[in-house]
Amino acid sequence: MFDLHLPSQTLRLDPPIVMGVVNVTPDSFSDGGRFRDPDLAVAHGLSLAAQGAAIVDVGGESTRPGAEPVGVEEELRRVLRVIDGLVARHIVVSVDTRHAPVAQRALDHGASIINDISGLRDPAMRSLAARAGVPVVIMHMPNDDPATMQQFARYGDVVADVVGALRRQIATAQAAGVEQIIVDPGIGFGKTTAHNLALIRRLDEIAALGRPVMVGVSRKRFIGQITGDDEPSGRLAGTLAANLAAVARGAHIIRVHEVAPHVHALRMWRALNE
Ligand code: HH2
Repeated sequence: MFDLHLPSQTLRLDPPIVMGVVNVTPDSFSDGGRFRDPDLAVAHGLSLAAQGAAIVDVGGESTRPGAEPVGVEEELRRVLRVIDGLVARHIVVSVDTRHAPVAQRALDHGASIINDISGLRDPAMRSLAARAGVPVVIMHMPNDDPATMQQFARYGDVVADVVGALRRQIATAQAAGVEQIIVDPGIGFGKTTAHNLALIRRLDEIAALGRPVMVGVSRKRFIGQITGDDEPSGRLAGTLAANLAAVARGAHIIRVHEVAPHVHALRMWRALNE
């Protein structure tokens, strides 16, 4: 059983918890532009928390394949007011960033988890995470740049390769003094549909790393490829099925855009598995 030790409280990961997504970006693939206004973004985060999200993940940079990077100042301008608004209401906030200066300021403003899609590649991010002592999500991505990641979707055995890469990243982070490490296979990050399916099907092999496991499948393109839903907002049913499969194979945290349906599905799943 895992607990996350946050500055203000301890979060139990059994039963699995839901992380709600707030993208304060003009260009995210499924909700880009909806929450550019910080007040709307805060209201959305509060609503996700009221629906049962244990964590609200705030991001100011889209990482969809081919997305343009944003500067640190712009990323800060997007996320800080939103973090302030949520922290003032005692919501547990994670900051979705690959940039150490953004993570640092977010922590200063009360965020209590770092969600780094580049897996603490930057030594500055590692030392900051070690100093702060907060939980960190190490996500797998085959290169260090979302703009070109799909060119790197080449693996021997994708699950073994991702487990190996995460194991190395855990060791590097631990050597820098990071203790609370959550692992994430990086669904859709430099992966084909077949790779994504294999990673969910064999998520138990990621769980065998002995760390809490997070997955982010919500509304992603591989779901549309299977269900035929071209619009990301129409991919809820496929997302629910994928998340329940992930939870059945050991996921502790599911990162989703639509919280209430997942909270209800998890309750039902739990009742059936007691
Ligand atoms: N996926 C996205 C963003 N951050 N973080 C983790 N740990 N795992 C994920 O799978 C993950 C993530 C992409 O989804 P979204 O935030 O909806 O889109 P965008 O990157 O276009 O803002």
